[in-house]
Amino acid sequence: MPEISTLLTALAEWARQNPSLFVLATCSGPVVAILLAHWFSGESDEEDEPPESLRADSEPVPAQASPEAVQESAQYPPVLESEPEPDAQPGLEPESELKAVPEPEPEPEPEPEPEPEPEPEPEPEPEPEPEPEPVALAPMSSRLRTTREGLVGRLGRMLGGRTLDEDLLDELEMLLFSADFGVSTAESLLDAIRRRGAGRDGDGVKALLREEILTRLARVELPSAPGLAGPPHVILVLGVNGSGKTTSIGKLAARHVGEGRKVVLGAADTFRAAASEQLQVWGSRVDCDVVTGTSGGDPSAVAFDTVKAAVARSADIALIDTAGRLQTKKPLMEELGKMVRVVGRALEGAPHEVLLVLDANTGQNAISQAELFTEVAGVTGLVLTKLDGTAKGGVVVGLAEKFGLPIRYVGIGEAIEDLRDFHAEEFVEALFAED
Ligand SMILES: Nc1nc2c(ncn2[C@@H]2O[C@H](COP(=O)(O)OP(=O)(O)OP(=O)(O)O)[C@@H](O)[C@H]2O)c(=O)[nH]1
Ligand SMILES: [Mg+2]
Repeated sequence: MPEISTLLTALAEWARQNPSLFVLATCSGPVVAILLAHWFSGESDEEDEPPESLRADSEPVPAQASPEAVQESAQYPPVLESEPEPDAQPGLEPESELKAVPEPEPEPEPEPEPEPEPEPEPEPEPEPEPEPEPVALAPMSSRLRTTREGLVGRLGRMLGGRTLDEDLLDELEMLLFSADFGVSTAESLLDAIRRRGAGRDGDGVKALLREEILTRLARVELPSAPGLAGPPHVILVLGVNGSGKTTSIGKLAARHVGEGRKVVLGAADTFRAAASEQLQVWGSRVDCDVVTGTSGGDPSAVAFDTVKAAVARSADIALIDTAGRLQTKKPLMEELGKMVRVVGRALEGAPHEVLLVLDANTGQNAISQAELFTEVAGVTGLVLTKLDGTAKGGVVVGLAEKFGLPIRYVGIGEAIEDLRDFHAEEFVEALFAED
């Protein structure tokens, strides 16, 4: 049982904390009883549940307030622990709260899924390079149209409905002259027609002429392509200015390279700077080496170097270009003789071929060229160029009749494939073709 002093102390303490209740209690009868009840209940509460300050997580404080503290505390009115909360009106959120409650953050737009990188298109398989189509060679007949018109076209109009007589033979003679068969060749052909053609009609005379021309040309056709000497097989190419030497060399090189041979070109035309460049263009076009010298230098020296280079590079073919020269210019012609000898010193047996390039348009002058070039440089074969644009194709027969020099090639156009082996039958066929 607590002592009375203790009770009074507790009462004083209670009165300090609850002054209004104390006033009320003192005015009412059962105040003491209430106080006692309260005291007892407070004591038991304290025993049941320790004050917050005594909880394990709080600062240890004296289990009981010190007298000083009580005293101090008694000086001040009891402090309301907190302002009473205003009655919350149902359904109405306090303004501050309204303010405070942040607007619900808009749901962040979901980041658009990054477009998947388009798969790189697989590189299309490179189309296999088509095999180069073999160049369709233009038919010889189409290229000899001008020559054919100059000879056979006129012949057909002349012979129509006639039989062979002296008048016709005279007219035929004129025709052969104008087509540049040359005097002696024209005479020999007329003799043959007079002998064999008595009583023949126009078509018969025409067939006879065809036969006689073929006989003469067949003599200058090589029975088969000659084998290659060397290696290297050395070919020296000569001719007057502009006859088609460099172009024919380029075309010939292209043929050999196309057949798998290694070719070296020699620019022994040191007379014109452009000549060397022209050959170099051909060299890169047909993919072969070109040996050049200095402009104005010794052409024989370039020819020598070309052969040596061809030997060193194990080339199959060496093609040597020379400056164009008039067959009547003696010193220039003699230079060719020297060149042939120098080439022979570079490689025994070389040059294996000396080709004279003749422009078919030069007509009978080609006979003189063949004669003089052969004299100085021992021409072994002819290249007849520009047969595609001349009415003077008869010179082919004249050359064959006079010199018997093999016709190695005919040039029938400016394209790379327009240098053909000469075949008498094919040539005559083209010459006499019906349009
Ligand atoms: N239509 C035609 N033109 C040709 C033929 N051959 C060569 N030519 C042309 O003739 C011209 C002269 O040819 P080039 O090869 O330069 O003659 P070149 O004999 O080397 O001339 P130079 O070196 O000056 O003596 C060029 O325009 C050639 O394209 C052919 O067969 N037919
Ligand atoms: Mg040239």
